[in-house]
Amino acid sequence: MRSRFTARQRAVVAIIGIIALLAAACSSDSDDSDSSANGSAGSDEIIEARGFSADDVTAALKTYQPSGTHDDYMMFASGGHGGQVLVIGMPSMRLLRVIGVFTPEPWQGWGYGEVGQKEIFAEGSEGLEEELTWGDTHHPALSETGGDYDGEFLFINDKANARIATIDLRDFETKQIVKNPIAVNDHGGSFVTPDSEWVIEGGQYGAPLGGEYADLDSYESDYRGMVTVWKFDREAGRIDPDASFAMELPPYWQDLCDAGKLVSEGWIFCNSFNVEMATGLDPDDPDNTEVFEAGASAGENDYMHVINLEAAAEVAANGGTTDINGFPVIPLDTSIQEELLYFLPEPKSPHGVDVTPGGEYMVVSGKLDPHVTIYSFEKVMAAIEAGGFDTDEFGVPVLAFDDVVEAQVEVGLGPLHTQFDDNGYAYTSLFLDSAVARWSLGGPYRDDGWKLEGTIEVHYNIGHLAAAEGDTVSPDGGYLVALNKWSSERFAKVGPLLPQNFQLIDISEEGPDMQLLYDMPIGIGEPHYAQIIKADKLDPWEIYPEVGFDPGKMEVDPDAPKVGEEGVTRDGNNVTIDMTLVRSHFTPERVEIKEGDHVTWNLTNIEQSLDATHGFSLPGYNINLSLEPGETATVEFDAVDSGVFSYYCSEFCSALHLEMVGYMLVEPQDG
Ligand code: CUK
Ligand code: CUA
Repeated sequence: MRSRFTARQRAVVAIIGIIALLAAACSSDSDDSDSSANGSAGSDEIIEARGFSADDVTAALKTYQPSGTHDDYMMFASGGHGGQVLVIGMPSMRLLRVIGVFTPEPWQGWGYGEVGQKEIFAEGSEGLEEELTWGDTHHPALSETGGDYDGEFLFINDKANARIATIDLRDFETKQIVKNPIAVNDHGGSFVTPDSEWVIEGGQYGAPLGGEYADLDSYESDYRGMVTVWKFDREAGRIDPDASFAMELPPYWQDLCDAGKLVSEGWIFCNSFNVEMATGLDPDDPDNTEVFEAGASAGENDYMHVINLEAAAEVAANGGTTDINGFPVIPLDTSIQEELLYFLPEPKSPHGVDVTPGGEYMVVSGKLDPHVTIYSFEKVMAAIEAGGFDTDEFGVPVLAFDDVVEAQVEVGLGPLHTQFDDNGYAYTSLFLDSAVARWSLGGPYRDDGWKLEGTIEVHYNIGHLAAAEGDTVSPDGGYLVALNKWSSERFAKVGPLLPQNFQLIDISEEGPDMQLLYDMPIGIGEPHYAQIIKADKLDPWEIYPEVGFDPGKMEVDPDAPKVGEEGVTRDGNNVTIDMTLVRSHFTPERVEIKEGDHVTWNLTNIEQSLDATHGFSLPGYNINLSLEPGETATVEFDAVDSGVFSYYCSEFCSALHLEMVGYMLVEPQDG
């Protein structure tokens, strides 16, 4: 219902009316005909002509970003199985960039022949027969300092293939993809510790660690779960696999993880489902009639994994690991002996786990339970201290639910993920209700804590939600984005595959009310999580700092082609081309080689002007680069096809862009 105007909305409409009157008065000497189409003079007519409600008008005013002005926030959203990261300005919800990560992306020249990029893709496929050219991105993690986003790096996981990518936010480009050597897929990644010392990657579907074969009949003995903690070397801007380690876990399906912060810093929390260890419908076994969706949620409880990361890192550093595929893994028995791992019972089939801004509580939602369950870190520590636990069948201590739970709040059906604001509220997505619940945190946050404040409908089937800086130690509040899986009838029809729907919500007012501001269809993937950072924390380069800069190494390449040193040189059948690019020509414009030559083609865009990007598109050889101002790159290939190939610039860079072309002549061997 959009009919009831609040006092605030009436005021806004009145103000608009006054502005319209003033504008009309100022322009009264001009002719009166088309004011509604052209200027501010006719805003009340526009409102009427377009049938806007008061809510529509306030929503428009809150989200409109005048041409040439910049958004206050930037949202980094996973691109789901599109394999990329989406960068969106907020509150305008304008898509600003799609960062190529696990999937080649031709506009950025990402993955179309550049040698350094080939190495990144190869590292991301280490140990596999087939090179991977897609990923299922779920959880982006901005690097943090002291628990706050610092705007320097972004990590994102590939659920499908158990990988983590590192993106440098100086140029918004992917620098590294690490393949988890012991896991097939992941899910509890990526999450960073408060100073980004570690990047957490929790597992998902149990499997023998290291990729060995084992029959599903031996699930309990041979299948395992895992969590991997990757060491991040901030100086190098890369994850350091040699300083990283993993922990063997029972073959429950670990799901989301989160890092402790402030009072809980040094610990990590991962929930899990399928503690039942269901193995799927077995066509050969008439007794096994349980499909996964029944078998994996048959029991009343699953387990949150409480992991002492600091102690685990010490155990790993002191050699308390075994080697799986050359990767150090702390065996489950060691974790139990060294008191690194505890379980907390969770309501059945939990999904999210989110640590409150101060680190005091862990919030878990059960997909099949209408409550959020809030655990107290202090109580967990006290229960561990007190000792005397039960264990699960693998010997892992299970703390008693009543000893560690702080509160439960009934929020609605299908609760999944939780975010926080600056008013002491938490926001939980309700998948089945297609709504967001706002509820109050207790303890140090609010006196009226642990109760539902209100809900707002979203459209539809919300998965994650993201609030402005909503998972840091100091959330900003103000805005929340619902990341909805279904859009149903909300947009013009585009065939049976519908876009997903991001909805911007104003959460700035306390109390039960929240306002839906904007729908943003996403037609390029199924996004999962997103993080929203204050835009002024980002300080990306506008051009590469020096001509001849190699984004792969993030430094100047002394061998990058320079003006006056361009040319084609031959050594046997190895041909090297040194080329510069500037508006509007390639130097050289003619490259004459022979069929069978091995070609190394070095290119430098010598421009230092903002936005003066050139493309390098070589037909027939699947080569396509985007060279930003100052950038150098190298492609290598064998000239297997003879003929005439006109390489050209694919960025419309100048009035004479069409003339930015050259010929590669490949003379046939016996011609
Ligand atoms: S999961 Cu997507 S809706 Cu991978 Cu975080 Cu919950
Ligand atoms: Cu350079 Cu078009």
